[in-house]
Amino acid sequence: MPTPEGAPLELVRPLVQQACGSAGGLCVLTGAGMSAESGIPTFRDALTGHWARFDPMQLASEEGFRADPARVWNWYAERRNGVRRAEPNAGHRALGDFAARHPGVLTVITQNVDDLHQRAGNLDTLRLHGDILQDRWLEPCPRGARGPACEPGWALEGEPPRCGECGNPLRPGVVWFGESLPLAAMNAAERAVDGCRLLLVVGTSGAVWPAAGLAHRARRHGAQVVIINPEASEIDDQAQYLLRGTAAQVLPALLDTTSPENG
Ligand code: BJW
Repeated sequence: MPTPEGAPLELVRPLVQQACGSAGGLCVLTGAGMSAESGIPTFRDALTGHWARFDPMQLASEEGFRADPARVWNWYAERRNGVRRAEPNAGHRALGDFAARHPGVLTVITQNVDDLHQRAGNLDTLRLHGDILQDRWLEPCPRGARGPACEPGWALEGEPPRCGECGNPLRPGVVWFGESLPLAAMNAAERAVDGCRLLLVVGTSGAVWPAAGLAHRARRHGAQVVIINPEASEIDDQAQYLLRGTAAQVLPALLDTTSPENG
């Protein structure tokens, strides 16, 4: 059972030290709360989250896109601008610095569609829900069956932009509800949690599957699971320790094993 009111950091630091001793010893699964302190809204925050104002199925499903492509395109365009303006926070930087100090130890798995982990130095981050800064065709390009497919970069301007040849609209390169996750990233994430000693779950409500199942999977395979979140999540019962703080507060304090106070 997890400690109910939040464990002290000192109980978790030795687990990080142990995980440092083996290749692939540490996995970190992140969600929207990881980027909240960079100014990117979460989905399920009651006041500021996207889903407090919008119906997820109208904006984050193929059905919603087909019903009103301009509305969905423009919503994503606004979010893309927010991502481009954002900077990695102290939590992202702590993970980037840790990976540089301990090569081969850390795997970062994210549900986030921003690029803040990559910009903080975790270039191999496994992206389960895609990349908001990429475009792809809504339908498979019909030319692709016979020869080179049309490039998304050739699309004619519009909301959404469309292929000049066949009218195929562009859509954001993210994973919507009901869509499969990228197989290679999901397989790599499962292998990583199966083999790690410690999984840190940072800033996710644990409401969305199959990503949430990675915490259960790590636990089943014998890893320690630690959740870092200022609020309760739907997967708290999977954690040995709950650290009640924000990503930018807790990760630097937990992972900066070089500072004198941490030994
Ligand atoms: C802080 C903080 C700070 C705040 N520091 N923390 C099994 C059971 C039930 C349902 C399903 C199931 N398997 C599949 C499903 C269906 C569905 C699903 O999970 N539905 C649930 C809602 C019930 N899953 C899918 O459809 C997935 N596909 C799939 O399973 O394919 C196979 C299949 C096909 C056909 C039929 C059935 C199955 C795809 C899921 C795609 C999710 N897409 C989105 C949008 C991405 C694009 C975009 O960005 O627009 O991904 S939804 C949204 O939720 C986004 C996120 O990545 C995802 C998770 O949210 P996250 O990151 O946890 O954010 P929040 O807001 O929920 O939580 C933030 C947390 O941070 C909170 O806890 C705060 O307290 C905390 N926080 N500030 C640390 N500073």
